[in-house]
Amino acid sequence: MKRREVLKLGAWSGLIGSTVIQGVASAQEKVVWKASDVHPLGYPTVEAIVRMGKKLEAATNGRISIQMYPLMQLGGEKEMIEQAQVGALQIARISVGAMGPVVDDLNVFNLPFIFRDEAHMRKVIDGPIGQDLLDRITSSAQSRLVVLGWMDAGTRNVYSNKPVVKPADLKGMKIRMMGNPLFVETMNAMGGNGVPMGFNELYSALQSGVVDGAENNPPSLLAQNHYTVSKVYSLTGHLIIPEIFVFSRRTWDALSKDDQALVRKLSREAQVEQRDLWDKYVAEAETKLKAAGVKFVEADKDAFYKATQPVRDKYGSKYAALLKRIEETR
Ligand code: BDP
Repeated sequence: MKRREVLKLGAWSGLIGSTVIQGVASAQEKVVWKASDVHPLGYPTVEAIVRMGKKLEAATNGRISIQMYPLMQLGGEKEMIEQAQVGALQIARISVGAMGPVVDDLNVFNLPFIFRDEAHMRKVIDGPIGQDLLDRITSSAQSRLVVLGWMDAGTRNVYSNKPVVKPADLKGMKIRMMGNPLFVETMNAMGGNGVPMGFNELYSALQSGVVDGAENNPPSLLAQNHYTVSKVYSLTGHLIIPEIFVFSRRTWDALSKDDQALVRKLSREAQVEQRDLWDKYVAEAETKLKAAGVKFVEADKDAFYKATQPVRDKYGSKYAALLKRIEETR
């Protein structure tokens, strides 16, 4: 954002000396923090931050509030990360899939079949490994982000208009993946052709046949309306990727210690609340998808696990110690 544009945003900018730092209040000036998510209002990740905003407003007597920009209004996750890094956005909720290219260690969670199941993933993020990874993002000079916490995103399965039970079923199919080479290679190893593409382009790509399918959790399939163009959901379970919500380091460093502590406290609450909202929404999404005619198909997970071994071998070797700790987490 250009400096002239920054100055126009006076309502939520604070003047500290002669420098404008967005999102920071001078004295009792009111500030409105911007938060963003690719999902619509009501989606668990969005709802958790909206609730956090209400609590923040109450705790500061209206001095700080949060304005949510849902449904990719501020762009995709790559753009959200960039905006948070320069302080044009305060809170961004992003998939670890999109953070891999920013902080390499996170790619451990982006490997196929790295968690036995969602319970295993939760154990890992709730424990010392999860905390360690969050600390690494916050302390990385390159990330320019302060991590507030984890969020759940369930299990990703392939969807298209035909059942995908075994690797051979993906032959010749173009499947959209998140923009990280690791995911493209995962899909190629699974038997298909991985196509990296922004989430914002996906609906029309599915509709027009630019891609034959994609992969995601049931809530995304429902909330993004992809189920209206992809009717078969094959339970490949190849990825269980958690998400994080981050705060702009630029805004953070100019906050008072008390405000930082308050945001930390409310973030811990948001993380717990999101998990609860998530479990309820997954059940609701599955019911709604089935009612809308989406067919859920069991897939041969073992076959996909074996097919993706080269990806774990290639990318996993440099994280060998961490992978061992993940595996040993019970
Ligand atoms: C969804 C995540 C979202 C990602 C999206 C994707 O919640 O953060 O952007 O997948 O596939 O599950 O791009």
